Formats: sequence, structure tokens, C-alpha cells
Amino acid sequence: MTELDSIVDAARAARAAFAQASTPAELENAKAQFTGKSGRITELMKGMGALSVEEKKTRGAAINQAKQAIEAALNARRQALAEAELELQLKAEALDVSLPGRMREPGGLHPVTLTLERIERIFASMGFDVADGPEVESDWHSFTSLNNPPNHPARSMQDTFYVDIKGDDGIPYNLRPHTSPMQVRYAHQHIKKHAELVKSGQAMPEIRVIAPGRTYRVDNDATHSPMFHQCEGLWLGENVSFKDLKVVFTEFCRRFFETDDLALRFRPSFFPFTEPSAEIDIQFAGGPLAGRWLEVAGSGQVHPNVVRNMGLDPEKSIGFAFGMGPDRLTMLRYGVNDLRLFFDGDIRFLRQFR
Ligand code: 2NL
Repeated sequence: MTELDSIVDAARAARAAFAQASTPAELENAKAQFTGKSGRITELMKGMGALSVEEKKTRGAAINQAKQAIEAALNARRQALAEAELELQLKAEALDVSLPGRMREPGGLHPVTLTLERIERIFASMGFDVADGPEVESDWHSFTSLNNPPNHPARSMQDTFYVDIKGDDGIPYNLRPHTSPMQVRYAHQHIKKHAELVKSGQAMPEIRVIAPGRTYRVDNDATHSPMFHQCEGLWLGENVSFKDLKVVFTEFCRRFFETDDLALRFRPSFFPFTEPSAEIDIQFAGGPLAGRWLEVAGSGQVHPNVVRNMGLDPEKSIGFAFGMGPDRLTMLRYGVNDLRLFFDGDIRFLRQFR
């Protein structure tokens, strides 16, 4: 191989080596073999010292040409590799801007809450106040004040949860099995609130209140949950009768179910806190439940002992009370067949009421 041949060969070898390099690091390594300190071009230039001026000219020009060719090839390969790398990176970081965003779903009220608010609105429009009170209750408020003293057989009607806290009477507190205790508390507050009025000789304003809220019993199946809801109502005045109960409850049912095409039936029953007592059944004239009697509430004239335990005179304050289950009313209104769906917290069920 002549000196000139080896110069041309060096340029060809460099182009081949650069093409082989598949990363910028490999390319820079390949470059060092040709234009580096001990590279082939440097070696070729070292051999020029002993040459004549004429030879230096032609050899120098050839080497320079080769060097330029190598540098051009190097730059072309550098750019190609950089472009390939960018291409890869862009592919890896690709964003599909046409994908739908991850949206946050709007919240909504629980179906039973919707029912409770509906009940409150209807009774408020008939002049009823809405009571509030504790879910952990004393034995006296949950049972004794409601004509259901310790060892009374009616106590076994409710299997109650008890907590490890004893009241002043030594009896453990309970998770209220109904919302009646709120009405007993409400009556005591009512008397206190109007004490001045009564002392000045005026009549005590009547009590008209509902008590909605969570209640607890040892029960668990498709129609019973250990935590459930109740809404009780109480109307006490000088001359409040079963007739008023019938009017109030009929109006409530018509407005709650949005139809006048329903019948009410009062069926004799027993509760310790009312006498006489009645179950209230309703029957729709149309719709999927047409013709069937459905039990929706218990009711009755408030027992004189209970009126007395509220701090009132049963000769002056008479009236009625009732209790219903908002969970069941929600099932009837929306056609839900398993009570447990309300308390499982499954968003696929709950979002239907949004
Ligand atoms: C039922 C039974 C009823 C009452 C609740 C009541 C409350 C007071 C005084 C007297 Cl403070 N009575 N509540 C009366 C009769 C029936 O509910 O089966 N509820 C779902």
C-alpha cells in the first residue's frame, strides 16, 4: 500500500467505524482512533518530517483532505445519532392528548339523607320543629321514661346494644334503639324555655316536633341493619286527638309519595309508650305496589305515664306520637329490595341517586 493509499484507506476506515457506532459514546471512541493523539491521521503526519518540500505539499494536501472527510463524516454521524436519540425519547414520552381526562366525580347526598330531608321539609311545612340529640343514651331516656322500666316484658321487643359506661342509676348507657329519647329531651327543654310564660299565667305552647336520626338494634339481614334510621313525631296540646294524627299522617304520605291515590289503614297494635296504639298501613291505587297493604309506621295516643315523664300534666297535655323507618320509605320510593345496599358504600349503587 502506498502512503497515499493508506491516507485514502484511513478516511474509508473512519467512515465505516463511525457507521458502526450506535451511540454517541461509541462514536467518540471511534473518533479517537483516527484524529486523536495516537490516531491514524496523527501517525501519518508524524512521518512527514523527512520529506522534500514538494512531497510535503502533495502529502499534506492529501492528509488534510482525508482529515476534512473524516470530520465531515463524524459530524454527519453525530447529528444522525442525536436525531435518532431524540426520536426515541419523543416516542417514549408520547402523550395522547385526545384521551379523556381523569375527572373528579361530583358528590351527592345519600338516598336515606334525601329521604330524611324530604320528611323534615314536609313536617316543617305543617309546623313541626326538628329535634336533635345524642345517639348514646341513658337507660331512663331510652326505656324507663317511655313506660318501659327494667324487667318489663316489652323490653325484649328490642335487642339493644349497651356500652361500657354506667349512668348515675348504675345501668349501662345504650345505643338508642329509637329516636323517642330526643322527644323526651325536647319536651324538657320546651318546658324550661317557656317557664316564664307559664309563670305569668299564659298557656304553654303546644309541642309539635319530629325526631329523625340514626338508631341501633342487634339485628342483621336483608331487611334489618344493626344501624338504621328512624323518624318519630310528637304532637302534644290541650286537645290534640287521633283525628289530627290521621290528617297529619295522610297529608305526609300523599306528599312523600307524590300521589293522592293512596289509602291509609290504622290497625290496632301495642307499644309501651302509647295507648291506644295502631300500626299505619298504606295502599297505593296504582304503580308496581298497587293493591298491597304496606306497613309504614307505628303510632298511638301518648301514654299518660310518658306525658308525666316529660314533665307535663297528662290532664292538660294530650296528643299522639308516631314512628317510621326512613330506610324502608327510601326502599319503597326508589324500588330498592335490599336494605344492606344503603350501608355497603358501593359507589355504583350510590351514584344512581346523585
Ligand atoms: C314503630 C313504632 C312508635 C312512638 C313510636 C313515641 C314517642 C314518644 C312518646 C310516645 Cl316520645 N310514643 N313514639 C309511638 C308509637 C309508635 O313507633 O314501629 N316505629 C317504626
